Amino acid sequence: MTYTVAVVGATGAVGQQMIKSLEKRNFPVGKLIPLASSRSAGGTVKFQGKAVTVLEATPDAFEGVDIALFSAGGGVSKFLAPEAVKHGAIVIDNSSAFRMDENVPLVVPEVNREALTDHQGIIANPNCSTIQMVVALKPLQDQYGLERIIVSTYQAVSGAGSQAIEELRAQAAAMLVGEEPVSNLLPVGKLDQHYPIAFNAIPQIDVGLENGFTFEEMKMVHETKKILGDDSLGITPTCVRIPVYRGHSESIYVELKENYQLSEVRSLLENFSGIIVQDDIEQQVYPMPIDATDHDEVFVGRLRRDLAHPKGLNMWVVSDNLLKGAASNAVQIAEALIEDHLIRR
Ligand code: A2P
Ligand code: 11C
Repeated sequence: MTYTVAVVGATGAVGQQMIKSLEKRNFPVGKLIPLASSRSAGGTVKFQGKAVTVLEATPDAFEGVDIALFSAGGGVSKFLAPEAVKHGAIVIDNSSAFRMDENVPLVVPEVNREALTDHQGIIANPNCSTIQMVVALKPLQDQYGLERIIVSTYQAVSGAGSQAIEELRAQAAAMLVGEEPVSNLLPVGKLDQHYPIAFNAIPQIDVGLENGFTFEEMKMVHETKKILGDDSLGITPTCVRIPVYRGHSESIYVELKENYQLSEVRSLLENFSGIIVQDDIEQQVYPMPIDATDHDEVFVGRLRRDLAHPKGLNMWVVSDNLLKGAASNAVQIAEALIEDHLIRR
């Protein structure tokens, strides 16, 4: 059996990877419908060696679509996802528009696949920085319980879309020949103040909130609690943009509820689906974004006991934000829906 799959935002940084993930993972696509704004309509994207014409994303474009993968921003999702559902499609939405809606499952298949059972047409794909953290935490939650997390992120520019990738490239090229970098986008396009990301680190991702945290940081708090099903979990995030194209890195300090052996933690992580452990500081083995790029897994290393807290554990977690953090997690959700007979035509 094959499915008609629409990708909304097909020309964007994540949309392009969604199309590649469908292809790489041999998803049973009968027909691909790439959708974007009117600006890109009429252009083409490559799928299975063929050029497929991009159409404008309108409500009628979802006629006959079984599965719609959305990654064109929250505004587009809010307007078009309900339209897609009305036309009979199941939506897997990569924006933050519906993530905290109690009728919308927020899913990382290795972690909370069972939440798909109750879907009502829209399924939310979590934020990239949340996904890789919950994958690394899940085997520890199952074995020991989680008390509290302190996480600092080192996030790639591709999280902010294709224009941010270009901004880093142009700024780096300018600065290497002694020119002033031009900054129009980061940290947040719609705010007045912009800073160069080349040769810099910016401790702001998304808008600042009244509590002093940023929206990106609060997404990590709320989404992690929802996915792990634990409202009492303490989470303190600091999200930082760094001049890397692809691959988010996270330094995670976690206090467990029970005592643990480091060797057992390593083995739990090694045996968890979707995790690759790279952990040998003496041999200089640890995860890095440059190696994680183009891979679907979450890479974990620098495992070490905390020096002060007996139940404290430190780890370094890296994953490709465009793949496990977005596109491949969305395609995995679609695979799980098929396997669990949850596609209702
Ligand atoms: P377009 O290329 O036509 O602007 P990125 O996150 O890399 O910036 O990509 C954003 C994606 O969302 C692009 O594919 C972009 O299409 C798409 N997009 C932006 N605005 C709309 C819209 N109003 N309707 C449909 N797609 C949109
Ligand atoms: C970033 N995490 O790296 C953001 C991008 O809610 O899906 C993803 C935003 C989201 O900039």
